[in-house]
Amino acid sequence: MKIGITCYPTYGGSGVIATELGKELALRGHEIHIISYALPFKLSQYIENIFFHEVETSSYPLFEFPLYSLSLASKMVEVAEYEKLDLLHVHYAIPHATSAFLAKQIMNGKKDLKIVTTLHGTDITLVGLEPSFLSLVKFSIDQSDGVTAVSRFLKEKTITHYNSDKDIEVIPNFVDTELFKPNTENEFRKRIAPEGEKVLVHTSNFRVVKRVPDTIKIFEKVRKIIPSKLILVGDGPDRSECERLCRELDLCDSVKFLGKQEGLVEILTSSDLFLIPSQSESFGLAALEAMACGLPVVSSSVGGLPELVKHNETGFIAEIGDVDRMAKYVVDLLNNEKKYNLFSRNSRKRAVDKFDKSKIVPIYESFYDEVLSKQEKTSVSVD
Ligand code: GMT
Repeated sequence: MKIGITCYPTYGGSGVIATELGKELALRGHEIHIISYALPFKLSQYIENIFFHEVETSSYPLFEFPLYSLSLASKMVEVAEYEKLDLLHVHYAIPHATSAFLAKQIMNGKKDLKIVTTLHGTDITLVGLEPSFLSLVKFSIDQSDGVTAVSRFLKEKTITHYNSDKDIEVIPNFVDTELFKPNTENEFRKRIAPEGEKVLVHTSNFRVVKRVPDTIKIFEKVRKIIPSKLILVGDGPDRSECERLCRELDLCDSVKFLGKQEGLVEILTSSDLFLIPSQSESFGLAALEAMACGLPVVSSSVGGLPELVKHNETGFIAEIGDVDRMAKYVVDLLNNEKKYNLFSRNSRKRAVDKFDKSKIVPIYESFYDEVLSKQEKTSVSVD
């Protein structure tokens, strides 16, 4: 198949999933055309069968704001026509699904370009609900030829919030469990916890919905009982507030802000437990990557997290903001070696059995086939 993929190229789960999906599909012999405003950060080296098409926005003085959605639609048309795409798979509804709809309309008559939209999270639960976007998002979802959501939670939210009767397929996030796997022999752990301390870790884009300050508050309570360190990976709007909180709580020696990092596997495999106390989380790819490395997860009970984290099996789940309970769970687990080892094995097993790329990528392929066969059936009946 010749597949166009549009995503946000910056740090963030939807861009990671879109790019990793593209890489896997390319390995399976499909021709992949990535259309975005920058090269996705996970696409740092040449891969056969993957082509990148950069969207440039016009800087004409009359345009006070860049017309990205329109430039994207034009680029989609250009790539679809000249590369003879079979379908366009867009990740994150705003504005990608809308630009794709426009591209499809422009191409009407020349080729029935099929649009698959994957809903990832705040495109549905936050931004899309803003009154100025709601009808646009609903329209773009309804007009897609196929829609997937990364969790049952997100599917249900889409149906209720947007009053959509679209048939939405749940295709969860996936991870490469050959890459993300336990490894106790690494140097980073010795540097970060030289006295044999326990290591807690959190990775995110430090947006308010991630509640990173809660991560720090949980750690503060744990550290009073268990000698430990906290590693924070990533960057974003809440980072300064988190650094201020660490100064206020006198935690600067124990909390390491690493910023954006490429070597996530080494960091995760140097850690004991992953914290994700989010206010909103449609799936929690970061937690899945940690589980694949054998880390139990302590999370909030929101969104799709309970579909990933099995309470009292691969970790623990508590109400949003209940930092006391989350800290208690962490202490219980880190103080009980037998239980910890069991949870660690369970986490790894769940990631391998349910969410490995080899299990999920073929589901996308079948979904594409289904969407394309609808096209064939339609054109047969029209002819
Ligand atoms: O929806 C977002 O906030 C952005 C998006 C991203 O690009 O990181 O994150 C979402 O998509 C990920 C990949 O499907 C999910 O694992 C995250 O849970 C989800 N984030 C939220 O729902 C807050």
